[in-house]
Amino acid sequence: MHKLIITVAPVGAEVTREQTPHIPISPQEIAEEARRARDAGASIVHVHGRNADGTPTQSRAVFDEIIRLVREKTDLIVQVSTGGATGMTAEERLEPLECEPEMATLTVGTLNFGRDVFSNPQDLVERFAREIKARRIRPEVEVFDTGMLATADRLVDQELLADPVHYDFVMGVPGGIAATPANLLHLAGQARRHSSWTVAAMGRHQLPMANLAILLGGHVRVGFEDNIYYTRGVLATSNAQLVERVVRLARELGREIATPEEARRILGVPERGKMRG
Ligand code: KMH
Ligand code: ZN
Repeated sequence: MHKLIITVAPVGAEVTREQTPHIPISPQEIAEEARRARDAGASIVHVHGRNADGTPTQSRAVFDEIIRLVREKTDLIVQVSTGGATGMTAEERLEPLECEPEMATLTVGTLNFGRDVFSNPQDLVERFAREIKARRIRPEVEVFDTGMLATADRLVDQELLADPVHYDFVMGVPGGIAATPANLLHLAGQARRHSSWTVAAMGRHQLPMANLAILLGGHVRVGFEDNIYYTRGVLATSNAQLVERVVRLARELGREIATPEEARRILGVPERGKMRG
């Protein structure tokens, strides 16, 4: 079994300061939170941007600043969101691809997202896949429900996505697949041969799904984007606290933790500075 790759998703687009005072907002806060998560054992940072007032943004200027600071402080793999927030235009969502990230998310279908709609019609999915491929950025295929696996297969057939595919199984979003062990087994069982996957489960589901992923040979995403609690009713005080727990659990279960350099090798992410060669 490969070493465990831990992704930290420190901010996301939806969580507010009213929900948790611990969420990082400014590029400095996000980069500092990423550094603490790296020290705790994370090897990828999944980046969303926020304006000074806390609202979500995909602005190139904000992402440039976050990425500059993250790279100054850490050797983390930088993965930008192309999902952004519901309601954003495709053009807005694509802006972070200009910031030379090593990885980018690629959501492969539309779903209800709470009371909103996370809109990813086929034309948009193909366009995003083309833009990611053209820049030689390693895609992480965001799978919010079972049917999206078949869409990823079609993208491979269209040569818009290449094997080995790396998925993120996003579980427990209201409107997406429920975060149950049976569903995770099903997703992992339907994944392409030689693929890899991580799991990002919402709220109280984060911990059990992380445990199951460690056992199954998958990888794990934690962080305030998906879950702000440490235990029932008790807020986590940092993203690093959530990473530290996964590290402890993995070690108890006999799974070693990948450094960013090891994660680059496992996922086939080109070394920084060699992206455009
Ligand atoms: N905020 C969600 C609407 C991604 O980062 O690519 C989309 C999302 C997925 O978070
Ligand atoms: Zn995200």
